[in-house]
Amino acid sequence: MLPGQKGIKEVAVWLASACSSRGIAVLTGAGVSSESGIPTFRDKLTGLWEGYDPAKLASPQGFVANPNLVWQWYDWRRGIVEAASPNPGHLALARLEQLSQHFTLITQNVDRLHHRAGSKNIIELHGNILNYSCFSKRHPANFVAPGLTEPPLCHCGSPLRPDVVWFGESLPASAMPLATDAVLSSSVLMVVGTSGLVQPAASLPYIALESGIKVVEINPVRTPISDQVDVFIEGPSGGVLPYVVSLVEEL
Ligand code: BV8
Repeated sequence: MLPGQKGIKEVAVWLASACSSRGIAVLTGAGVSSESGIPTFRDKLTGLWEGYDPAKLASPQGFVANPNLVWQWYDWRRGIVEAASPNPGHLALARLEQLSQHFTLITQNVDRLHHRAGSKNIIELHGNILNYSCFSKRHPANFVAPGLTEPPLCHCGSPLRPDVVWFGESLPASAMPLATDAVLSSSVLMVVGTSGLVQPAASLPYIALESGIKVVEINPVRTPISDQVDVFIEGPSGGVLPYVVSLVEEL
């Protein structure tokens, strides 16, 4: 990403104007947390998990078929998440929210790093890996010790599972309606660090484009929407976002 890269200054003008008018919506994916040391879904699973398909592990079928393996996979991820810190990209989004009268952060991530960075108005489309509930009745569970090799049981006898949305499970009922409203009431949607392959989250940029809302994508790699967005900024969010927000603050 070069400071003079085409469109960045234009993006800053759009964002500065949006801060004092209709506001900004942001959709983030795993790429935003990769500079915090959290592997993305498209990073080949390394080490212990090589050869496993995340979409299979992150599913009710996967859990029923092999609860201990799925439990250990989430416990391993939970350890990485708890050891991680928000990176400059998370912090820049929290700063941009402070500058904007209306701001909604819609995240596909389950690592709570946006919360820890200070973002306030967050919609977690896919839940939160640090919370647990039981498989059968979703009874919430309190503290769960790290390092267990199999899921502990709920008081109702059902095994615990992480409070995330698995493939094949519906999102929380309010998530997409709130996210869609947030996008449609904004004048700029930023799409940051997502391959745009998982539905229904991946529909949000198209909803924005069809409604004439400016869409800005930040990613080191082009994605299925890159040719359709108003500006594609090629680069890591940890470098691009602080630079863009610094330009907004200068305007
Ligand atoms: C649903 C929580 C209705 C869990 C996640 C068959 C049966 C059932 C459903 C389906 C089906 N076929 C299709 C579906 C729909 C399915 C789906 O979309 N499947 C895909 C694979 C085709 N969706 C669902 O199942 C959803 N529910 O539809 O309910 C329903 C109900 C029943 C039956 C039918 C329909 C639920 C989807 C939610 C799944 N849960 N997470 C967990 O975390 O374990 S999804 C999970 O994967 C993440 O949350 C995230 O959303 C997704 C990964 O996407 P990304 O975030 O984009 O990450 P990715 O690794 O792909 O890309 C990273 C990007 O970052 C890359 O572009 C890279 O270039 C970039 N990057 C890298 N470094 C940086 C960077 N960018 C910036 N800076 C950097 N430094």
